[in-house]
Amino acid sequence: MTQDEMKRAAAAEALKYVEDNSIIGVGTGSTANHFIDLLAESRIPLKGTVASSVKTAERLKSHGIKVMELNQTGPLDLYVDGADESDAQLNLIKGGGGALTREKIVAAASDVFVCIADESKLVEVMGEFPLPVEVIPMAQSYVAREMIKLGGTPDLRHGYTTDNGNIILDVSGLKITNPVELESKINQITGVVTVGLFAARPADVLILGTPGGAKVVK
Ligand code: ABF
Repeated sequence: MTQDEMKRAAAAEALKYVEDNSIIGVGTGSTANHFIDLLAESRIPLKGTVASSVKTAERLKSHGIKVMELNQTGPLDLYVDGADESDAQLNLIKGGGGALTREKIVAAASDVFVCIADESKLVEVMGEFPLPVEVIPMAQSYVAREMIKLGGTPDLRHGYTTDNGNIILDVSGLKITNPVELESKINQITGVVTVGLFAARPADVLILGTPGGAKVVK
């Protein structure tokens, strides 16, 4: 199986969590794209979806799937999205695609969060993938210095502005052994909008695509 086939296998397994006439959050990235395509093929009737990015909204609409604003929907029944890394407790690093703030909002508003990925995303200790942090532009240098104090090496994502008009610092060199504590510490730094650590609200289910097919990690 190729890596892409493993992503598709994970996405196919996630369809089992989609209930008829529910409202679901849909994420961004190559694995989420497989989910969108398979969701369309499945013809599961939905009340609607909430997209974690403009690209995802466009893909959903191109399949004729209804896209709604989160402020219209109330709580979401389910959120399906990919990740950049996961540990065995289903804490995640997300935001490699830059949509971490919207992704965190959708995750917070969802009853069940199903993360889909190929097996390479499961790691023992997170931090090999640089941790994305969305920052108000004026606070770039201040937040970068605070990241260094936490043991990280911040790198500005050059030429990139988030949907919210902010910058992203990608912080490498962190060994994330206590994700809940680190998420809380980074959230408290003035000028930080969102950190791409999903630990206070981790995934509820992790589905990994493996050469042997989809494997559900709980
Ligand atoms: C989003 O897409 C992000 O949080 C993460 O950065 C990325 C994962 O992409 P892929 O599925 O292409 O590996 O979910």
